[in-house]
Amino acid sequence: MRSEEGQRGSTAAAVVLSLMLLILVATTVYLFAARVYPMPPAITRVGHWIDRQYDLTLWVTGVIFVLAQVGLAWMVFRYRDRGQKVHFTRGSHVLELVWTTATFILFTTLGAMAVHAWAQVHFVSPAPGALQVDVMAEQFTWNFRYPGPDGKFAPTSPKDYSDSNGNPFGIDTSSKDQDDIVSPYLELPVGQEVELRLESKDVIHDFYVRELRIKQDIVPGMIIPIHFTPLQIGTYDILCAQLCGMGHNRMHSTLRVVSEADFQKWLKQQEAENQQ
Ligand SMILES: [Cu+2]
Repeated sequence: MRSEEGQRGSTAAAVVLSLMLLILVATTVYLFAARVYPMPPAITRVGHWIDRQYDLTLWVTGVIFVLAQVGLAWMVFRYRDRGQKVHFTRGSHVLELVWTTATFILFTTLGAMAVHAWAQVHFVSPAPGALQVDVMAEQFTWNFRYPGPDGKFAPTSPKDYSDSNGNPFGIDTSSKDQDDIVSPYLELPVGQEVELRLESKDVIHDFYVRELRIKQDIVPGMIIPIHFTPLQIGTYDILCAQLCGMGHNRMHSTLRVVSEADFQKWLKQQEAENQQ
């Protein structure tokens, strides 16, 4: 509303708007500071790096957020309509340059600091001895394939896909190599590097384990490798993080990180079941 010369605008409106901004800032800061929705602890080294990077980014952007919003609240109150003449300004080139440059430096620095963690995940190959497991995603289940006692994966072909015959990977039934282990959950030994090769049969799915800090899309027609070393024995949820159809919410499996001895025992059990 325009105020006529000499007439004052409403102080109440300015005060209410400023207070609303302050309450919004306080609520937001509280939600983060009190860790109302905490992530479960990371179980990989890279996971801890990602957490540190996330915390750092959150601190930097959080401080700027609070300063900017409190500053805005103060401006709304300080420059409320008190009947004064409107004062026209064209802004300041110097200030524009300063905050654009500052933002550029800040974000490129944060990005550069994250390069190490990013490179470890995407540019560094797993060590030669890493355990290999194939992951097959489909509407709406997960399956995991281990090479079996011979250490080699059997050849596969899409024409051999058969969920009803327990052959979700389409292992070539005419091949001599029939010792691959297929499991509906992912069993891994603690402290050993693992390479997962992610495949999808139908639509885009997403391999998401919060404790690994890994969320990787799985695209039909591609084999996408990811690698990590789980450092904590435990049971963790494997979720699909892409809305992949009506049963998406049921697309769930389990990652079990166990001791090396338990892992060997589990492998033996699976092999025995295979032979039956
Ligand atoms: Cu899915």
